[in-house]
Amino acid sequence: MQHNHTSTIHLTQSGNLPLLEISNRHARATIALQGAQVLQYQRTDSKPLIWLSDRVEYKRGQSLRGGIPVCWPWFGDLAHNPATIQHRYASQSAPAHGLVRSDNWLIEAIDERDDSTSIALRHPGHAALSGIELRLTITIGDTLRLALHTVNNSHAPFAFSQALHTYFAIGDIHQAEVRGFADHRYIETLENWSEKTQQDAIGFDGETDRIYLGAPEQITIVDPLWQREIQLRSSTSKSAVVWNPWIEKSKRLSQFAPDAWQQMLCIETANVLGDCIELAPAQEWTLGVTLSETALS
Ligand code: TA6
Repeated sequence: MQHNHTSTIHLTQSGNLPLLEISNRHARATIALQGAQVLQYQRTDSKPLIWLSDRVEYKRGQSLRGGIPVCWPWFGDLAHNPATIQHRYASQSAPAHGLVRSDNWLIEAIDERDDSTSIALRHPGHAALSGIELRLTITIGDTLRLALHTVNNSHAPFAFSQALHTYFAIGDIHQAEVRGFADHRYIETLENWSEKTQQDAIGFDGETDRIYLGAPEQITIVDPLWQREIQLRSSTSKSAVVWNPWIEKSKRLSQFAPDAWQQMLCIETANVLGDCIELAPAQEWTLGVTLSETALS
């Protein structure tokens, strides 16, 4: 579709979903316009950073398993979101993770630079969100940057929760650990949403589904088998969700092979629960994250 000395951008289709395929000298990526969902990102010198199910179904109206689903204007089950958010949507269907991941977003801008390619996508709007603008800018270079931008152009306060629900590709969950959360409080959703404190690095030996409050600005996934560390950096995400379905939940997940849990891990960059955002009229908020990787020294 477009070409210069460093990048190509093609509009393709899989199933009945339009996809953007981006390639430049640093990396290649695939973005589904449905849900503005990054599906793949891989640096030219490395393994895939983002995990995508090998059973993914490219169907209109349903989220694809893997990549970076955009959860907005609520996270998970609406009933677990703050009352200010629940009340606004009480009279309509409330799919898991909000209203925008099965809509086709619009390409608003493409910016090709020497060291990166940026794609700005805009949500087309929704009857329940009059006056609210939502954009996602995805920047593909030797890092992957996402910026989810909400503008309140309405005449009333607008409260929302949000998450960039990133599925990471890892060599073996049994060996992996996540650093950065020592001494942080978290909600253990698998034990009646009880509150606990993280002692050291997070290791994995069973289903894990935790909401960390007061997320650090840098989170590191250590992946010994693939000899790499993955870094997540964000100054605007004050919550983080750590999720691996393990054996039993994997059997109940759509588009998910029974053993896929061994090579994926979700670390979600979020503003949820008490960290939800409330914008006064004319206010705006950007949830940004930069994903990068380094070889294990
Ligand atoms: O973020 C963790 C979580 O809420 C899990 O409980 C699981 O439901 C996951 O999201 C996937 O949700 P989805 O609706 O994409 O299948």
